[in-house]
Amino acid sequence: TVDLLTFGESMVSLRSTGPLASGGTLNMQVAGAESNVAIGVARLGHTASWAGSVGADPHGEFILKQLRGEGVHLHLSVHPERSTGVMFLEQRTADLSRAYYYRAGSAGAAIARSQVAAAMDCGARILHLTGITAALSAEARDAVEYAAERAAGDGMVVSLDVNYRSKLWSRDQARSVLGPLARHATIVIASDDELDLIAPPQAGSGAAGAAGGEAAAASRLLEAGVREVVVKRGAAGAAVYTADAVIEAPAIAVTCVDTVGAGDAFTAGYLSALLDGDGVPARLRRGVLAGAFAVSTRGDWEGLPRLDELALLDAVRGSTLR
Ligand code: KDG
Repeated sequence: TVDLLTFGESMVSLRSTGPLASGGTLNMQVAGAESNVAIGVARLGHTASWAGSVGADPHGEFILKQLRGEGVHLHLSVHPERSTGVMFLEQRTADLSRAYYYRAGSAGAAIARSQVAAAMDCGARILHLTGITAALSAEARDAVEYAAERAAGDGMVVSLDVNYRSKLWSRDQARSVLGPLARHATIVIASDDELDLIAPPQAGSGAAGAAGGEAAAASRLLEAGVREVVVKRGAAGAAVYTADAVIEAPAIAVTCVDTVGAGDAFTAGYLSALLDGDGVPARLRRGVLAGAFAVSTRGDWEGLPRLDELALLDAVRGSTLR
């Protein structure tokens, strides 16, 4: 049994430091929301497994080496015909990046129920799912639905991060898949602008589930059986709604150099504290702390903290520790 199991597509990310149309040097890194969370949880002292598929190419080998190097356990398939997915991350301006995917028909999109079932047979305390995986292909969506239902039936903690990606599916498509999935979730994680994709619609309001605002959407999710609704508010911090309380935490003030991966860092922090037996306020604090590490370092996951680094941001900024 591992502490956390997750699955999805990891890609090679080619990152620019300027407009792509002007060319220049690209840096090759590993991306993937689910593997970001697995790495974050592993760095914070827990065991994490990632299931996924890569191509029989150097790109796939690179991903596997990086994940293994971070101590993530792998339930892997290497697709004989399909390529590993690629994305370009263009830093268009100092504080605005754009993602371009080359992942349609990729090896990662071929992840299927049988592979996920085998990973689940090994046991896990938390199953972490994201809406990205459900958007990849019919097989991947089936694998997510299967895993959510099975884990809920087995009494596992099911964490579901909406992670809406408009380049993969429309808001209506996402809503029709994620709404039913939320029934199996213990913890729903969403940005404030994603709540309407997962909350049950307000009676008589048509499709817009978030009608009535964040608190109303959260309370409809709680009524539907979700135990914790975690709302990421970016630079404004985060909040957790439970049946008993609303707990809020401001973001930690740091110099922001790269926001990509911040949500996954938050999730890794939150879930690692849950695994440590911490209550909601401490989970939330760990989440915003991990998010602060992510935004103040470049890369999706490279800057995520290890356990013994969590207090680092308490140090006087601009100082060198020696
Ligand atoms: O959360 C960060 C992700 O956006 C990045 O790692 C790539 O998984 C990714 C995706 O599908 O956008």
